[in-house]
Amino acid sequence: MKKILVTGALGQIGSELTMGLREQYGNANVIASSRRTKEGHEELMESGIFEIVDVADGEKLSEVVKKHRIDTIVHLAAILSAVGEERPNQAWNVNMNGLYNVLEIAREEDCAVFTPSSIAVFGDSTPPDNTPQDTIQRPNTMYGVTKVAGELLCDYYYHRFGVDTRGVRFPGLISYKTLPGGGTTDYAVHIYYDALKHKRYTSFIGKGTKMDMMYMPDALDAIVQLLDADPSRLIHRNAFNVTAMSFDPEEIAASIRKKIPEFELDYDVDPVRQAIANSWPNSMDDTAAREEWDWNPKYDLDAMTEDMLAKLGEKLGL
Ligand code: NAD
Ligand code: AKB
Repeated sequence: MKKILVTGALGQIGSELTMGLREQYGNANVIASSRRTKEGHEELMESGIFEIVDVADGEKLSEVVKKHRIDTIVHLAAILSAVGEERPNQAWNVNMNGLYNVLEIAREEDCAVFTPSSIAVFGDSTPPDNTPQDTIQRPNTMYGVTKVAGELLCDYYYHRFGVDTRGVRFPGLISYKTLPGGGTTDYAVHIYYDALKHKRYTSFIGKGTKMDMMYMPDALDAIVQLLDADPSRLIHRNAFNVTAMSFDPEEIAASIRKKIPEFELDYDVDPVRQAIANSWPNSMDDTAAREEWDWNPKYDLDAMTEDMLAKLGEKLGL
């Protein structure tokens, strides 16, 4: 039985993953942590142990790992792309020093580490269509720089110290339980909220801008599957391209109109997030994940829209 520490547990992924892991491994075996408590997450904070851990504080992290005899760290605490451009020094500190602290304690205490990378590792010089697993990674955001460096650091700890590090390059994740934390792909979540509340949405990402996306249940499956994957099959480790769909704002709007025919979309493009989106792939090739650990997402755009509108509508009482 694993004994897991989740960092950044109250974020978009962590808030759902922690509860899923508690179901699978038992409440006592999944320790949630974040740098502070957050209203609306009482169930998560009370259904098992919750620790306040700022990942930039290596001593506190080490104390918590030792206290709970952790053997697996799922490291989710990070600053995402849009916030990272507003506060690049914070993004560097949290994303790099946080990861370094996690890897150091994992080396000392013999823990496995899963940490997500992102489509943000790619940049303008990367082939944008069917982006290969192994290709040019020259991002032009601080977030992307930290994600590329993070992939390299995780591989370094695997090869140099034998730390079992694994990761995926997540695309934009769409979910209804917890709002996204300040990224470029967030428009694809906000659009569903506004479709239900106002029957219209003003997109900060421009017409024709395609990006890879995935519905949260598939993202959670990816994490659990890769954590459990047979290491002898893994040629890659940090990190695997994974995707479930690729669309632009018009295509997600068309999918929403199948359920809400009067839905209207217009644009007020944010140049900062648009430039980031332009530098990311239109669609990635995730063959390596499919071959090495049987990655196989369940939700396409319409299946996601149907579920998202139903579940979000229920949550919002609409
Ligand atoms: P999020 O922003 O929703 O959650 C991150 C959490 O980390 C937040 O609750 C935040 O309070 C916490 N945090 C920030 N600084 C911290 C610190 N110093 N110490 C402890 N906690 C801190 O992010 P998310 O979407 O859940 O992302 C989790 C991971 O997945 C990140 O590494 C992110 O880069 C990656 N990822 C996410 C997406 C996505 O679309 N959500 C896509 C690609 C990759
Ligand atoms: C972001 O937009 O910053 C994230 C990501 C794709 O890494 N959703």
